[in-house]
Amino acid sequence: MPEASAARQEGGARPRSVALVGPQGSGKSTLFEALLAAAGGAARRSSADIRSRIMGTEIRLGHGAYLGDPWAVIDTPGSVEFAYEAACALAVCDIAVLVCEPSPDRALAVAPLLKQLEEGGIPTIVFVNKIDTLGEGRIRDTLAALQPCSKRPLVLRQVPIREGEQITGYVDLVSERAYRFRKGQPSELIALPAGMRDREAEARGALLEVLADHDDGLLEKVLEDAAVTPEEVFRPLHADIEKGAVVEVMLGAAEQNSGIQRLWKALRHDGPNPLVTASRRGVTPEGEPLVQVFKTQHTGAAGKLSFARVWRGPVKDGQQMGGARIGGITRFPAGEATRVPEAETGDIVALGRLEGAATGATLVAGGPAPEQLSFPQPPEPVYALAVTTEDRKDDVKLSGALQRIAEEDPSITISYDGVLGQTVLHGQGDIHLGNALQRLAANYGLKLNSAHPRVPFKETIRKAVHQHARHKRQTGGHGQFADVKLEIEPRGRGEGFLFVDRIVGGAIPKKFIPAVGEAAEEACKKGPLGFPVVDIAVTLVDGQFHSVDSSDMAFATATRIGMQEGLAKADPVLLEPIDHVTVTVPNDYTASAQRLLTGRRGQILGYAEKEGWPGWDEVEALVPQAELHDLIIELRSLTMGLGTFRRRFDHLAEARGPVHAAAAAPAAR
Ligand SMILES: Nc1nc2c(ncn2[C@@H]2O[C@H](COP(=O)(O)OP(=O)(O)O)[C@@H](O)[C@H]2O)c(=O)[nH]1
Ligand SMILES: [Mg+2]
Repeated sequence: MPEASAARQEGGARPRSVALVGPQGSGKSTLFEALLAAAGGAARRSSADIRSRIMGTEIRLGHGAYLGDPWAVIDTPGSVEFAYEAACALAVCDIAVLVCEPSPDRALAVAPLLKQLEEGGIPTIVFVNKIDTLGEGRIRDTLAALQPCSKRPLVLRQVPIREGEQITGYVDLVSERAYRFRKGQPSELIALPAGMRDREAEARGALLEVLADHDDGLLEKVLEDAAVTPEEVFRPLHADIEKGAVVEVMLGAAEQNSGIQRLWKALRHDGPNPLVTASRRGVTPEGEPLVQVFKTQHTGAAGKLSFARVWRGPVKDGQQMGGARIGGITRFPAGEATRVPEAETGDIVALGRLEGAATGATLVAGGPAPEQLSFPQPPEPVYALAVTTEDRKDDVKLSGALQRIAEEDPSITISYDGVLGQTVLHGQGDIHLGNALQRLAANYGLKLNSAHPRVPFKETIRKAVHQHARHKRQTGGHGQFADVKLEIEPRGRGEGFLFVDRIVGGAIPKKFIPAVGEAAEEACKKGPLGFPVVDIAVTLVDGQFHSVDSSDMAFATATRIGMQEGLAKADPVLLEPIDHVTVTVPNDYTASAQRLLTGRRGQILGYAEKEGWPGWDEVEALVPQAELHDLIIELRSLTMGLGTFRRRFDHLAEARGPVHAAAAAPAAR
């Protein structure tokens, strides 16, 4: 195992990391600042920080030390559109704090995250923030609303103390000590209020019962109703959190600095050692230094920054990492960037100028990584925008800039559709892509127009036709001559294009026939309705040639003429792409989701409870692609931001009526 670096004092704890996740507005950024302030200094905020805090589009990293233990704190965006940022942070942290609000009505908003943490096996503390807003509500109701979203038992660690309608403190159920909040200061120890004994005993009993499930010693005591010491609770609690077997629920008010010390102590006590996390992620302790990049940023002055977790240290500035030389290691004490010479096992730092390193990459000192550690896949896109430059001279700059944007945020993908001639950004919603466009403008000076992407309509024919075409030109000496007889017929949906040669007796010499086939296929690129023609068979049945004047080119021209005239007579029809769509919503919204889909010409196939997600449904439907552009926006506004969908192309369907106009209209600006 690599020796402990000088950064850590002999015998001192290794650096650990905590990621703050939770719905937008639950108070993650406020908690981030409160935690850092309690861990060695106020997090000073630059104006850029304030901006990113309000928008909450990117992670923020801060370092501090609590009671001598070094910690990295990662603030993450809460918006579903930026959820991949949070997922990446969760892949590298030792423990997660899920920040939520006390109102049981908000529990649904937390469900997807609780699930994600459970599936990732990530040690978790739930911090019920804004406890000052609980009023007469009961924390048990909050817990009861959250529990169905998690297979892991949620155990309440504190119960609130009330004076009238105000929550003025809490009782810690492990130590059985009572504390009174003091605004902006650590809470003060008080005597357990007399009226609280029963409630405290009941809540403590529930905690012990869960912990006793995995601890025989404790189980015996609980069954015998014997006195249990705090130490006898701490041990199984730590073990269960570390294993991810239970989720500890704490409470406080980040804005009032209430419950912050208690949360730090829980993190310090229950947060796994980084070597335990490494082993959970499949990293062995022996071997070359190894890091994993979880965020990539292109900064103007400092070049490329790769935020990385050091799974195996030490890592030194200037050292080779994954084939490039580290150009600077940055930590963020109290949120301020500071260069350091090295980072050790457990550290989360920004590494400079690792040009080839992508988000998610595992890098090893001195050579290629023997294997890549697992990393979350970006979510599938649910929203897209076609972009064009205002000034065509910027087109070259655009492709480079788009590449960087996609590198910084793998939940954005770029595609270029040659048929429709459009560059399309795919992402997680209008705010997400709007943010990308803003960054393209601010960081690359690119003025862009954006529009709904055009839908890839196709066309086909409904009638078989026989078409004769002749190309003949006499210009001075060498002329051009070709004559073809084509049968053009419809094929079944999805069967594609087929060319058949039925020439007999050398009516057309073999050498010209490929030119006919290619020209017939080429003619399908744009049919009489202006769209690519699919699912037809073209059979060359007869023809004529001239021994001097015939050529590939002449046969191609004759075929093109024949196809143009033939397709127009063959009863052409527009084909509209239809997607198979699966909408996921809390079941309160199932009916409105179905109405939304039918309102968009969707055909509902059915719905069922989402597997492993009690209280959530999946609705399946066939929906025209032309109706999907802003589906996510309406779906989210119908479902408090909770609904989502995935889609895949299903089939092409004949389209009539108003769709014709939609297909023919140029993309809206
Ligand atoms: N009442 C109350 N409001 C809070 C508390 N913590 C944060 N807030 C407020 O909640 C809002 C959202 O906070 P913020 O930290 O930006 O949330 P984030 O989106 O999760 O990062 C802000 O207006 C905060 O002032 C708290 O403990 N009590
Ligand atoms: Mg925030």
